[in-house]
Amino acid sequence: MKILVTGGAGFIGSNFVHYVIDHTPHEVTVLDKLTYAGNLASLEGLPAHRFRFVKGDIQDAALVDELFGAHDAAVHYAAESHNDNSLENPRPFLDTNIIGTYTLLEAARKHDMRFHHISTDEVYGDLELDDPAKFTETTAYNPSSPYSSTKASSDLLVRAWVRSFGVKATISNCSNNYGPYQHVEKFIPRQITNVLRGERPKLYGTGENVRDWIHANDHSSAVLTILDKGAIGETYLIGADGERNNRDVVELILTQLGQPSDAYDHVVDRLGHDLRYAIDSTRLRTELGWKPTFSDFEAGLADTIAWYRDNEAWWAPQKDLTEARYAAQGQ
Ligand code: NAD
Ligand code: TDX
Repeated sequence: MKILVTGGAGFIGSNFVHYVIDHTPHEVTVLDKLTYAGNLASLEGLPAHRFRFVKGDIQDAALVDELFGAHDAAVHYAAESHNDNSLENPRPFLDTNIIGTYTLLEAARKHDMRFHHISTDEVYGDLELDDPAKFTETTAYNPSSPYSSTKASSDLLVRAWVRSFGVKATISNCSNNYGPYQHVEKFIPRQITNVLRGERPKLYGTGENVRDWIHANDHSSAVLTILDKGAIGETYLIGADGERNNRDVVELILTQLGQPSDAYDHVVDRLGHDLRYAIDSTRLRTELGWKPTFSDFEAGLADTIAWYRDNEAWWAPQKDLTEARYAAQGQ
């Protein structure tokens, strides 16, 4: 199969490309605009006969049309992905996440192409800290941030194009990913690289907010499973039962790096900060037979810390600019 991967130079997309090349015979083309979040260094070492990179915008209808005509399936990761940025400047989120997805759906419709849309659990809003409930495929949409509302919009576009035009699409909504190649603006890499540089981790608010962590490789295996066996028009939630509050994660990072576990600062909280995310992935596990392989978060985190320690050349160029942006916001 020839798979087109949008956003393949970003964090999860690049992990998916490596996963596909390592675990399948498929060929992969990446379409990526190389925004501040895209990094060609994340795609180094891939075999030239099975991998191609195209620089471009998913809103470029002519380019998208040409690429869709030459592939068997598209997996759509490209997005503006960071909540904090969406609070500062929402416009690029509307352009890429909504108009970009619309542009791809029109091409999928024209070429009758298999399309998998990557989305997030944030479309469901948040859960109370003491609520035993988790998100399921039938939870009502209730997004909180400009980012998550544009992702919710894109999901609804996909559903409409399935129903109205018969587009052969599936959707997955995944919980928080961690692993190599994640931009230093995001929580786990920011704190790891702070400690590696002798700076203190920065916890928003009380640090009691809970995220449900999954290794990017497990996200990739789930997406391949859905591409292979998923029912057209359906949504699957992806998660690995990895709930942790932010304070625990910071303390783990400090401990694993040999620092006192309280050597962090509390900083100003995120506007509208979602309290808790938690995924019930029963459907994916029972209907499609998927299960995660990284069941031990502490071991996965140790691998991730080792990757950032060994790959400073990958993240150092982005670190100062990212921290300057946070400092301007008091974070
Ligand atoms: P990222 O910000 O690391 O990467 C996004 C990539 O998309 C970058 O390479 C960027 O250059 C590219 N891109 C942005 N705008 C583009 C455009 N207009 N045209 C072409 N390429 C463009 O994001 P990520 O964390 O890897 O997230 C990937 C996808 O997974 C997103 O759709 C996100 O909503 C979803 N998701 C992320 C998480 C998470 O924990 N990070 C969890 C669930 C779902
Ligand atoms: O410095 C920080 N300190 C801090 O306490 C940063 C950057 C974050 N946080 C908190 C905010 C969140 O509660 O850590 C948690 C995780 O923050 P992010 O890494 O920004 O992730 P989140 O907002 O949860 O969204 C992520 O998961 C869902 C991805 O960025 C989204 O793309 C995905 O949809």
